[in-house]
Amino acid sequence: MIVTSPGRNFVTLKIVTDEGVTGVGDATLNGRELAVAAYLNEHVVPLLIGRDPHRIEDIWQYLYKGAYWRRGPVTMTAIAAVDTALWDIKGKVAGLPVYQLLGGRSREGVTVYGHASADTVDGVLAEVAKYVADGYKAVRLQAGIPGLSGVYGVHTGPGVYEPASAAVPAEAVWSTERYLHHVPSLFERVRDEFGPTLKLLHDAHHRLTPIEAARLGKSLEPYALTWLEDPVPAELQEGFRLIRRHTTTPLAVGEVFNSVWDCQQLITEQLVDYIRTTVVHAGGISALRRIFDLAALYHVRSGSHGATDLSPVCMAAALHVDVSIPNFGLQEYMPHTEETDEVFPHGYRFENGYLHPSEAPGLGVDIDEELAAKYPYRPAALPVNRLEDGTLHSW
Ligand code: EZ4
Ligand code: CO
Repeated sequence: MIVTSPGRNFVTLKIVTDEGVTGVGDATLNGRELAVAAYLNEHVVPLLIGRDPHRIEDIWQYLYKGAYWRRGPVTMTAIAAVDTALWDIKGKVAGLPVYQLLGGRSREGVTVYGHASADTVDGVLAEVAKYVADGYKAVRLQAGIPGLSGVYGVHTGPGVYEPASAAVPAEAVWSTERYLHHVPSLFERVRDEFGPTLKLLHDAHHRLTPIEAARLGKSLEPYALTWLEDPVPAELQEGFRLIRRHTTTPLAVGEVFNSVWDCQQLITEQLVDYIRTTVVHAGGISALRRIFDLAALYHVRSGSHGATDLSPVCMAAALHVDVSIPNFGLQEYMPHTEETDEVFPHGYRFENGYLHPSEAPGLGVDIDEELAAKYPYRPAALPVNRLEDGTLHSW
């Protein structure tokens, strides 16, 4: 178990077999890192000693059913770390990159989307131009809202966007009225300037009610989004029926989900178009593949979360899944800081709008433990959000 903070906090599980083969798995849960570290140290690692590392499915079931207390982000992130590390080991023993064990390539590269954000619409336009020049085929747009400061997803200065800051959460102020009024003008400008083929996305970050989301979806229809993400908090899966009845804007959801049960109704009722669960938070490569297989039956494609709080170990694992499944949609990609990349040497690479998994046996990613030790853990929580009258709202 390695906890390190090269620019931000990461938890990494490293498994070493009795034959000396090592595997790594991401166990990072942003703002709740040490809960997963303790879960692994106290309740999982002791159970792994002496077990056959090749029995990935059996170990997964053992940790899932064996805990009695099923699901939840802490448990599922811990299971994900074990599962990911075991796939890494299996690949290394087989001498194959993990995507070959998952059935081989279904595409030449993994289409990713970048994050264009700025306080002003002009600023976002300039950002989009940079992404297009770098070859990106898809861009997520987030802009500052007149009258609000510290809006989700908007860079506050140069460098990597990072919402987790102090040990005690920062507080932002939110107004749905101001937001709904402003967002369509952003998309109108970008569509006008960049034409019809660039894929455009937007993240509402769980802030709306179904009827508000329906209105936003409708108002964005002229700009043909690839997806509107997390329009509402998704505990109430049937709430998406209402959004769906009113708009043809495609919907994406799932970055906070931790099992197939969180998305079952959304998928089987065809209430969403993209499912955004990840390797690290949804139980690992084995569990993610099951979710995507279910999704494929219902015309739902993958769109895995890939913000910087998911470590390069998660990104490496995600790319093996992305390149192999038949119903891949898009992969989120926010490059990590240089310090992070140095602590996690990896073989995946970006080229002309696509990411390519490493061809090395296993996942093709490692952790430099000596370097990791130079970056001690620093408590950092995600912000909270309040309405203008002080009411606590989803962030
Ligand atoms: O706010 O990963 O689509 N991406 C996102 C992220 C989340 C962070 C929370 O840790 O919504 O930026
Ligand atoms: Co999101």
